[in-house]
Amino acid sequence: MVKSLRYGTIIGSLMLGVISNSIWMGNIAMAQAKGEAYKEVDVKDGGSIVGTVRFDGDIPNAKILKVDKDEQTCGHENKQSEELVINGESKGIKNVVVSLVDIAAGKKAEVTTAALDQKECLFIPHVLAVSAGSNVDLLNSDNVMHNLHSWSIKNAAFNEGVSGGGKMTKKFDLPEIVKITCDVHKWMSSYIVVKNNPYFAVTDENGSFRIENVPAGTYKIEAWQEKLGKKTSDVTVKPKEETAVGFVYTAKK
Ligand SMILES: [Cu+2]
Repeated sequence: MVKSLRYGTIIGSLMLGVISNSIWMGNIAMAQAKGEAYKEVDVKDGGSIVGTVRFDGDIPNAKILKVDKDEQTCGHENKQSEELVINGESKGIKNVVVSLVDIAAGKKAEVTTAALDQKECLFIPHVLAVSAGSNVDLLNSDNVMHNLHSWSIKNAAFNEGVSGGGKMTKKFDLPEIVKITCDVHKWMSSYIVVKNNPYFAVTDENGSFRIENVPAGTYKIEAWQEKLGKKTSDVTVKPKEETAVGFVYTAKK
C-alpha cells in the first residue's frame, strides 16, 4: 500500500513535470510565432499613444535595502528599493513598461546597443526595455567586483563577474522579462524587458509614457510593473492624432 502510494506520487509528479514542460515549450513556440509575425513596414500618418500609469491609494513606504558590503563604494547608508517608485504628488509610477502586445505590422524596430550600468552598487536604469535582437552593454562603473546573474528562461542565461570599470555585452534575442541580480551584493536587482515589436516605453518619474508612429488601428496595450503585475486595455489609434491611455494600479492585497 505504502509502496503503491509512493509510486503514485512519483508518477504524479512525473506527469506534472511533462505537463508544465509542454506548457513552457508552448509558450516559447507562441512567443516565437509572435516574434516572426511582426512585420516592419513604412508607417504613414501614424498616431501617438500618450498617457500615465498611476497608483490609487496610500503610497506604501519604499522597501529599505540593507547595505552590508563594500560600503566604501556602495555607501554607508541603506538604500531605497526601486521595486515600486511612486511620485508623492502625481502618484505616477516609475519604471512601468507599457507596450502594444498584438500589433502585426509597423515601424522598424531599433536594434541598438543599450546599456545597463552598476553604479554605487545599484543597477541603472532599474528597468530597461529593448527590442528583441538588441545587445546590452552590462557595465561596472564602480571600483569593486560586481556580478551579473540573468534569470532568463528563453534567452541564454548567464552568471558572470565583471571587475571594476569592466564591461560585458550580451544579446537578447527572444521576448522575455529577464530579472538581473548581482550575487555579490544581494540587494541589487533590475529587469531587462525584451519586446518583439518596437511599440513600447518605460514610464518616467511622473508615470508618463509616449509611444509614437503607430499605424491607425485598435490594439491591446499592456502595462507591466514588477510588483503590481500586468494590466491590459484596448486602444484605438487614429491617423496623426494623439490618443490618451491611463492605467491605474491599486495596492495588492
Ligand atoms: Cu554588485
